[in-house]
Amino acid sequence: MTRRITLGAGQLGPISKDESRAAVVERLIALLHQAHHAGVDLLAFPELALTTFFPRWYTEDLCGHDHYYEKEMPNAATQPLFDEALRLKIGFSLGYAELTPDGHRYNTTILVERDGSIVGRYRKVHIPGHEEDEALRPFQHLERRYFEESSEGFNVHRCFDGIVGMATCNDRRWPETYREMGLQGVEVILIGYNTPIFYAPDPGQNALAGFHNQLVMQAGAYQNGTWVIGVAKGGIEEGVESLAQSSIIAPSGQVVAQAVSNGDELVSVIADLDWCANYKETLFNFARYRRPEAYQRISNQKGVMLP
Ligand code: CDV
Repeated sequence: MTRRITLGAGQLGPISKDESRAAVVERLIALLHQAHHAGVDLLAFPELALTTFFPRWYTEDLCGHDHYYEKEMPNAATQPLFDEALRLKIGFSLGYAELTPDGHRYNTTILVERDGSIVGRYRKVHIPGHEEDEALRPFQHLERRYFEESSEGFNVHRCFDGIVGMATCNDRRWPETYREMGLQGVEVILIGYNTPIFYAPDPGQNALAGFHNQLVMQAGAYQNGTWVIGVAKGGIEEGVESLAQSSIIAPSGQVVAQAVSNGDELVSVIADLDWCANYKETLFNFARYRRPEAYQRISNQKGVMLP
């Protein structure tokens, strides 16, 4: 018997600075309803899905943006989303800014099963951008000011009849992200992102934003024999245009479903988790063909440090 589940990407359009959590949660619930009609079992929402992308603004006092963080999850504002997902028996992942009781700030995603239980939490590892205001930029990308990098790494979770992992935005550009989870047998990776199309350090890359988005996720899926859901908060938010192009990618590396707009949109596909084995047991049979000792030996000879 094949393990078929229906995967969904709940793409969001822009969230304005003054949009309330309640209004955003209503939008997420509208996507849940569409997902229900499409028979979705697991719906991925974007990175920082409850608020505008606040790291684009500098505040001298670190606490200046504290109202954008969640101190518990679920909380009063998000409870209706949890309740509706449970009622519809849809599992989901949700990205948000987390402020822990002891004052740590993380760019976090949680994974919720169809019975409403939280089965996984991921805190972003690769934090892009900068720490201080850079006046020459048309807008800031201060993730490194507002988030700590996590040392919890990339873990996988046995749920949804398979093995599921999470990553966040910039993580998707690093092969280690997929490989860390690939080595744990991952079958579905959920990746939320906010990717401004204007890249201040090298605007020459702007025209390639969509290409690079696909390149990294398709390679990560294929080289690890896993499904990948990439889900955007896209469109023009507070004057900044971000990439949409939410996609569901098969273990073959093929994009099998993709958003056609840069607003709120559901993308879904019926996924056979057993398709992962076609790759994990052939070309990418790690136990048989992967050679970490050889990479280490050659690196040692050349004096290159490997992690
Ligand atoms: N939110 C992100 O991590 N965005 C980065 C941008 C800054 C390049 C990304 O990799 O898409």
